Amino acid sequence: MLDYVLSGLMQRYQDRVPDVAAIIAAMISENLIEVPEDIENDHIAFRTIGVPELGIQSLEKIFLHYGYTRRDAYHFKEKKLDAYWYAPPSPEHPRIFISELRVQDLSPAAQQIIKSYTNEVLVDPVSNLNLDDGPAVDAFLHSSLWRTPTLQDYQTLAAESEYAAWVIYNRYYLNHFTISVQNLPAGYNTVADFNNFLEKEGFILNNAGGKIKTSPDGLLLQSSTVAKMIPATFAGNEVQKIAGSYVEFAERKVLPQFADLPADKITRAHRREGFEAGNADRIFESTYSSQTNKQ
Ligand code: OOG
Ligand code: NI
Repeated sequence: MLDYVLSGLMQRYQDRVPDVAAIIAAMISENLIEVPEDIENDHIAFRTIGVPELGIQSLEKIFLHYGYTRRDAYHFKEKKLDAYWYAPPSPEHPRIFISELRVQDLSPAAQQIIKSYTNEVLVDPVSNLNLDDGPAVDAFLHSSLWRTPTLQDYQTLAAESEYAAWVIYNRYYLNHFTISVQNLPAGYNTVADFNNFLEKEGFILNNAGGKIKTSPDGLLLQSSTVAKMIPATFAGNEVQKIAGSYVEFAERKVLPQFADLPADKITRAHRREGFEAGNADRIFESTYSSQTNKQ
């Protein structure tokens, strides 16, 4: 069931985000991988709106049902977001990062716009879903939870919270998947080296706070592409390009207590786990106009 749902998410994501197929093709022609399935997916991420019937508490039920465990919480005061990460039931599955907009922290005008959409959801939609029915869960994750937004509402929200605007239009479409670099061939197995490869291939990287986001312990390094602008159809058939999704890259270094293990003995359990608020804070900006304007 989990594999069915994950592959449905990846399929729609790949269809909407041209960088995904382009990066995979570049990795194959550089002989870093033979087939797309060779890519180790460090994590996937979703965005949600924090209102009573939706938000993290609703979406997480799907993945808790499939054996994920909720782990650390993160708070982003300035961006008005909260998040958790979820550990997978087995190491071949990606971690999950789910964030949520703190609607109550927005201006009354923005709250009113958001609630005019989310008030259409009267009961937690996940509580009505048969989570053992893969096609039903796949359809739910890619269906509209509320009416198509107007361009004006989108723009008003974006002026206050680019995250709010993104999620009111894009809903539960995958926000990114994350290519693990530490097990790639030498010369490509650090975020620094992989970034050089990506830039040589013409991909544009998020440079908010620098292209490499590093945790204070120095063991989790991340980078990401800038989301491409994709045409979105708003209410009344108004079409406007907005930020879609992006691709992330992660390098998890071996924990100091395992530094002496031979390379062929090192598994996921020996590497830095979890996420880092300081890194995440700047990765969110991969869909913000300050970054998307660079292309
Ligand atoms: C998520 C940003 C944070 C990470 O790995 O820390 C993140 C988002 O843009 O919704 O992905
Ligand atoms: Ni991420």
